Amino acid sequence: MIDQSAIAKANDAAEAGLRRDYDALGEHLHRRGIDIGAIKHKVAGYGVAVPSWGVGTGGTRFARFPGPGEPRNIFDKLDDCAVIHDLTGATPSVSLHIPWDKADPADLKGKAEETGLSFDAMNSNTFQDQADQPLSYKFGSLSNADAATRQQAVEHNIECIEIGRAIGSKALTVWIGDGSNFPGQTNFTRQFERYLDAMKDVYKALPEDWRIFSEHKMYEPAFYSTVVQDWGTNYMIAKELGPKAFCLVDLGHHAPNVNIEMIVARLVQFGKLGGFHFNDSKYGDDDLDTGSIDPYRLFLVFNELVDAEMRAAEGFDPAHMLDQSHNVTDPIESLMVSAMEVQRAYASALLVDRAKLKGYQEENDALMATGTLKKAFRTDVEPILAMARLEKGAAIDPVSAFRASGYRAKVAGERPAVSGAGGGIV
Ligand code: LRH
Ligand code: MN
Ligand code: MN
Repeated sequence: MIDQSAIAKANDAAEAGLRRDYDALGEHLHRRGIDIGAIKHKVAGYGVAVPSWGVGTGGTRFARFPGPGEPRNIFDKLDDCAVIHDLTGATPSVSLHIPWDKADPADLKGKAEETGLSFDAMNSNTFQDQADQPLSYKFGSLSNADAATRQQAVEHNIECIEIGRAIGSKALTVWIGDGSNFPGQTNFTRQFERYLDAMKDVYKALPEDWRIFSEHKMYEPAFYSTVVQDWGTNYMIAKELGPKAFCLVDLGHHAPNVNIEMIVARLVQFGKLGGFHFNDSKYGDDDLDTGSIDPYRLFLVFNELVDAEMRAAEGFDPAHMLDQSHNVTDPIESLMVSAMEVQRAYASALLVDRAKLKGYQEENDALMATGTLKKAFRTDVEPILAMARLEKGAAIDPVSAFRASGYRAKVAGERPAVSGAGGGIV
């Protein structure tokens, strides 16, 4: 999608400086007993999936301000995803959302082959009504009081599995908006029972080598109670369903200041961490760019993941996906920067001196223990990430290379302009 010679030209200009920075960092890390080549190797092997819905401009419930060259359909979206991977070398897969991305599976597969991408978890959507849908989800989907509506939601999830199966996906993520807006509107227990029964029917349709991820979220669109509201309920769901069921942690789906890294540790410890939706937030499910608000929290999540990786925790294999909404930036640029932020958190967490940390923890030396984490977090790992990109033929500086490529202007010429006028609810 991006002219390789343009990437090579931009890289030529930056390579000598990068090599000096990389060597200096390598020498510094060597003094700390760390082999920079080993870290680079791990970073180069790391990938995070792009959400298909992230490459179009998002919006709020008030308005949407589309940019030039908005993707018209899933095939345009896959082109944009390919650009992100060409330039960062960090996003080899895409997570689809059905029915938003519904298309002939053979065509989806063909496009993936053409662009060199693969498909991560499928996402079902029973939080909206579709034009051709007989029964409404206004009062819930998998937990609806009406059996026929629950059945319709189950069948939709099974259809997502079927599409996913045809295109090489291996997981289904289920997030529902079900809940209530008023005390007394629903019976918490009966509603959750209905949800579990419906999810058991979806679970039964999972192929042998598939996993199902349930995604919790504290509130929104239901504002009084939500059926799958937190990691505790989520853990119960995964336990009830069986060994192919896991919990998905979207970083934006918790109350402010909740200790997400500890939730991650708990789910790892009990073998139920299924995956992530990475993003950042200040107040609620803001879907801001990963690492843009609190990069230390992202690092602390990765500190738990690396800890689990190092001790080869049983059944530990979380899916890594972004889930963001871009309102004021070019979505391709935001997704590239976000993928690199996730990679950065991983690289930084790999620098933690775990033997020393363990010693400080056992001696109850809180100051030195926390300083051990800070030391890793404060080390600028950018040369490692950039060198991994250079060696893959990706861009040392993906955003500049993207801007220089003229891709956005090119697709703006091919894709009709979209108006945001009249959108929203105000
Ligand atoms: C819900 C959510 C979930 C959806 C996506 C569009 O807030 O995080 O993952 O599928 O947003
Ligand atoms: Mn999500
Ligand atoms: Mn969300």
